[in-house]
Amino acid sequence: MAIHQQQEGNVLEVEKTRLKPPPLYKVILLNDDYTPMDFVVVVLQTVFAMSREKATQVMLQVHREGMGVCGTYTREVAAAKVDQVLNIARRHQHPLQCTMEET
Ligand code: TYC
Repeated sequence: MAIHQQQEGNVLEVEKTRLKPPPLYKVILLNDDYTPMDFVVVVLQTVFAMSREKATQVMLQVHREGMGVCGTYTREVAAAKVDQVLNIARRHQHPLQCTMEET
């Protein structure tokens, strides 16, 4: 490849990186009638690094409104957090559901 073509390609790559931030995803927790409140609070503290107070607020919001946002992350981080929540819930045989949605 000619040097000027390669430089042109590099410039385009750099511009792409600089101009386009990655899409962000909200991680959304869903309410159900069975998962214990205390369990949800511990999950929020563990997976989303929330204080006990913040985790309690978010849990109650989900309990009352049906769903709530746990945080906003790049796609891979959001997907990893959804996986962690679903795996912990499954290990404890709770039906807790979690999903992600582009902002
Ligand atoms: N609704 C559940 C209960 O009454 C508590 C709960 C809160 C479950 C949030 C899931 O994402 C959830 N035990």
